[in-house]
Amino acid sequence: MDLTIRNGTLATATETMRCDIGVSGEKIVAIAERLPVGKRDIDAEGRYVLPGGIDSHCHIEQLSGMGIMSADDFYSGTVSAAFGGTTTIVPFAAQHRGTSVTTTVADYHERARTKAVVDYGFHLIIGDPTEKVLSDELPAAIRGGITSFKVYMTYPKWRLEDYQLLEIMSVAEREGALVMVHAENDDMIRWLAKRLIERGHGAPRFHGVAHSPLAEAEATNRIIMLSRLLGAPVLIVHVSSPEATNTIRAAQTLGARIYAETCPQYLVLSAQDMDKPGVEGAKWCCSPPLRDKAAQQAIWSGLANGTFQVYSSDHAPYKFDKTAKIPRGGETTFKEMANGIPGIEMRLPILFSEGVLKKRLTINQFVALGATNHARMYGLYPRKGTIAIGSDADIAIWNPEIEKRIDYSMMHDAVGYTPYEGHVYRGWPEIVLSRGRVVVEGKDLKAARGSGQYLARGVPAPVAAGPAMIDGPARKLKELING
Ligand code: DUC
Ligand code: ZN
Ligand code: ZN
Repeated sequence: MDLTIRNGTLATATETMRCDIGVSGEKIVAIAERLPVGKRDIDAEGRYVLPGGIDSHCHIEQLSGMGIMSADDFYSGTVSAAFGGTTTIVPFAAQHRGTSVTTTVADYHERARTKAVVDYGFHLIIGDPTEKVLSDELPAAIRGGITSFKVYMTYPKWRLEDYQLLEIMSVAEREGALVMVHAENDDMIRWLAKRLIERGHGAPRFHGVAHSPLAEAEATNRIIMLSRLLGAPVLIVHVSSPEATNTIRAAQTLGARIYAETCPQYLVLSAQDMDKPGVEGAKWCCSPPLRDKAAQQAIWSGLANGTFQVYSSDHAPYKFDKTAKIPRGGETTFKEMANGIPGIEMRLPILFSEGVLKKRLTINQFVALGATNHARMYGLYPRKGTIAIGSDADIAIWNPEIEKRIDYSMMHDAVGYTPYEGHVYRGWPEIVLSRGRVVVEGKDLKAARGSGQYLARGVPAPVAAGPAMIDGPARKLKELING
């Protein structure tokens, strides 16, 4: 064997056991109580040996809906991911109006190919669902391994009508792709924002007022109804509020094919963070916005009780300067600020520290939420997301004893600040492997630029499909309209 990891505690989404792991080439080839020492041997005594994380929501080298370029390219973004224990990312290829999907996808392949240090796939943001896109380009994207699409219910340049959402959901369902939804009611937000700004309330904290939890809940409810109408699965991304969480939970209880994601910022940051002098609070402006302490509790409960299948960073790295967060310096209003906060490196350490060590989640839930469920939901399982014979040797060796006080100099992204400055988290990855290669060892990066590979993904296999209670009527309707 090329590599053995011995004496550690292996945890998967379902099991925890003391055992050794053998790696040959890029694959895991042995899991046993005792293995002989390989060409390289890692002593993992006192450590957890976990599947490398999968971050299925991050914005890397991407132009936002407001036309702003993210600070991280595929090099800094994947290096930062690797230092946080993540060995696979699925960022977005973003189609803007007037651009074809084919051109968009080719463009993003080119951006990533020579820079990524860990493996990557793409979701497609659909900004312009023309007839040609629906009939030819989406099926072609799926054949090329892009088996999930993100759609927006807000932002002037990306917002889609319900009719367009139905068209996309119907194609996705027919072709075996998953639709991810940014669920916020655009009109409610625009209406509130206009009035707030007219009355001089442009400071960052008013971003949280304009993006009311009711706007999130309304859009969440609406997309659920569209999904139920078609019997088509949707995954609601970056859920932030108790209102939306409860709506999702109720739909799942009915048996609707509704899946959901949340992110670290909704667990440990709050609206208070936006409330800083001047425009400083822009560093904490993301959409949906940070909420209050009660919302944090609701999101933790949703992680523990299975409402959320996946936990992603929504790493949306924008510099705190004129290019992104504060285009008009101190005069910038919340409407003009790039929406999003960085967190690709902090995602798993936050969940480990605040979830596992504080006993809100088991280590197996941590693995499921941070890796395995992403692989299943997005068509990468069992190659990625687990430790099993035949899987890629993507492994993060975690030391539960290491404690760090966060300061930006520790981060490997290109953003220039971290919203978690001064926070203290315990439990960090020490050694990270991607396809059998050590990519991170302590403070050292071992991976070469461009050594990450593109992952053509298969058909998504959702992890928590409920009983088919409302599938029946949807099936009947489908028979009627299809044939
Ligand atoms: N949506 C995202 O998914 N990320 C950043 C900002 C946004 O609106
Ligand atoms: Zn979004
Ligand atoms: Zn996002």
